[in-house]
Amino acid sequence: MATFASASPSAPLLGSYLMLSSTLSAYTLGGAGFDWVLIDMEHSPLSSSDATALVHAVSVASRNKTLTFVRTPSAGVEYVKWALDGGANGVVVPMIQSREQADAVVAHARYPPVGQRSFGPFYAPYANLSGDGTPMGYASETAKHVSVILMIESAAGVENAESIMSTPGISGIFIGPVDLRLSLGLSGPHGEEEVYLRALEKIAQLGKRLDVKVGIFVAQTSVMPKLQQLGFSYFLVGGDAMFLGNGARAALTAAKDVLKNSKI
Ligand code: 3PY
Ligand code: MG
Repeated sequence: MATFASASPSAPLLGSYLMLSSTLSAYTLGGAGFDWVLIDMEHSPLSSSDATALVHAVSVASRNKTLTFVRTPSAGVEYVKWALDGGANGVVVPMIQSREQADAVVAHARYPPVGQRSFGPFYAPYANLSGDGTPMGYASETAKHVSVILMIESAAGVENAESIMSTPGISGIFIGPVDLRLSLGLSGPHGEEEVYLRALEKIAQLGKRLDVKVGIFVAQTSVMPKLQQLGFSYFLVGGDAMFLGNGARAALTAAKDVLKNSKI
């Protein structure tokens, strides 16, 4: 199994997202060999029941080789609790802008003494094919390895990055480039503007100094080498709805090309 701790710029973890409420999509991406899958409750109307089923489907299809991270719609305790009690290997919490928000996420996600996560992981053991199958076994063993990933995707988040990234109990930072760029007065998912590059450099340097993994969504994979050089160690490269659209267009184009060249 890929571990989040193993992510490094020279061996980055590659992930894809799930937005469709389809266990077949989850089995398919779970079987495709990604290091991690992001189950996106933030920008698709997946319920916590959907997310739990998708976590289990990816875990089974990948034989626990693909890490399951649920992106919650907000930092609310209920979302963090349902995601982790469903057996996700981690949570990705959007739009963190202050140390107080970061502390609250860790409190929701980690059992005492680090945090205040409440006991009740009754679905979680079924996502771990090699655990002892009990909620207690999950809480005493598997839960220790849960990843707590905070999204920095605003000018305020960049401004407060050092205190956010110094929060005990976090595992990684994930940059939402589109929201970050919007907040900086820019558009699109990528660009070379100085204010944007300075923000990425700041987060990457803090990641190295504070030993926090730093990752980002990439709308085009050609930007990855430059980001690796900065210190980024995990990337989100696409997802189910996008793959379906790309595959559908490619199949249609290929079929039309064959017909165009057909002599009949
Ligand atoms: C963003 O670009 O804002 C994202 O959240 C990508 O996942
Ligand atoms: Mg975003």
